[in-house]
Formats: sequence, structure tokens, C-alpha cells
Amino acid sequence: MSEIVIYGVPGSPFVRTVQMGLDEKRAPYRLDALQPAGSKSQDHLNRHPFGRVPVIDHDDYRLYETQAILRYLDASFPEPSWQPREPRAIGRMNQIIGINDWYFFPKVAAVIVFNRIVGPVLMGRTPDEAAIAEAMPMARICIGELNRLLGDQRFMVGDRLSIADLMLAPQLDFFADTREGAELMRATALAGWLARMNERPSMQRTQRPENLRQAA
Ligand SMILES: N[C@@H](CCC(=O)N[C@@H](CS)C(=O)NCC(=O)O)C(=O)O
Repeated sequence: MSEIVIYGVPGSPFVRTVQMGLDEKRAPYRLDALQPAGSKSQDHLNRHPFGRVPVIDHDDYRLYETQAILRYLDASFPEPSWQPREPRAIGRMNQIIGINDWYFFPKVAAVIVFNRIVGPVLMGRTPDEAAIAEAMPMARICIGELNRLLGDQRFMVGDRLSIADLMLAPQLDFFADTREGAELMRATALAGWLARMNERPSMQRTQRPENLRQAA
């Protein structure tokens, strides 16, 4: 299998999800690292007209949208599968991916992680406390729901790693480094799940750059 190229900003949770996925599948890849502003460069807009990361190139096949990339990787490297077969488990996995993509990332992480860590570290910005406070009700709903859906399972859906775990782990690992995330996740089953995910070599080998790893 030829090397897959990931275009992405190091430390971006969606990029880390794809890195983790490739690491889990033991598939060769290379990260073509973009600067944060690079996602809006013309070169990158030619790859991804919405100006986001990640994008992958696999030979002459180009793909963006993280969950689509993971489904492609799972189809290309079938064992072990990341997708359950039982209908209710499939529904649950897709529900969790939707919570991440529609609520947690855009309405919580993109506000709280950005204001607490990314903005101050990479752009010298002062956190917008009003924006953080405004995001907190949605943060409580997201963490409450994800914790409820996890319940006492080992992984987000049953006893095997799925796309839901790969989508969420980099997001919640970053969020847990903010004071709001740490507080909301304290003593939850979700914190135990994150600790188990953090023991995986795929998490350890895809750490955020050091400057984005300091709790805020
Ligand atoms: N729906 C996209 C979301 C990707 C996304 O929003 N990535 C963020 C980084 S974590 C990004 O590209 N941000 C750059 C920007 O908004 O300019 C996916 O699943 O890949």
C-alpha cells in the first residue's frame, strides 16, 4: 500500500484523528504540515475549497471531511474494523460522530479550546470570556450526552474501537486541557475513557506540539 499524505496543521484535532487512524491501521503516511493560516492559502483552497484540514492524498485519490476519510481508511485496511455491524451500534456510532461534528467541535471546542489555548498560544490573543461563558451550556449538554452514551462501556460503542472513539479522543483530549473541560469532565466515565484512549500508542505517537499541550 502506498504512502498516504495528510495535509494538516499539527495539533488540529481532526488532523490528529486521521493520524491516529493511520497509526491504528499501521498504514504508512506522511504529514505535510501547514501553518495555521495555511488552511486558507490558495494552494490549500485548491485541495479543500472550504479551507479546512485535514485533506488526504492516496496516490491520485484526494479526500477531505474527517469521517469520510476514516470510513475510506477502514474500507482500505479492513482489519480490525472500526465499524460495528449490529444496527443499533451503527446508529449509536453515527450519532456520536454527529454530536462531535455538529455540536461539540463548532459550538464548544472551536470557542473554548480556541479562546483558552489556540488563540493565546498561536496568535497572542486574550481569551474572550463572554464567548466562553456563552458556550458553556452547550458544553454541559455535549459532555453530559457523551457521558450518558458511553455509560459503562469500554469504548464509545461497545468493546471495540470505532470511528466514534477516533473522532472524539483528540477533541476531548484538547478540551480536557482547558479549565472548563477539566471541570466538566472531572469524575465522569468519559474521563476514564479518555485515560484509556491516552494509553494507546496511536494517541501517544500523535501528541500535539508541546506549546499546545499546556493546560489553560
Ligand atoms: N468537517 C471538517 C471540519 C474540519 C475542521 O474544521 N478543521 C479545523 C481544524 S481542527 C480547521 O480546518 N480549521 C481551520 C480554519 O477554520 O481556518 C472535517 O471533518 O474534516
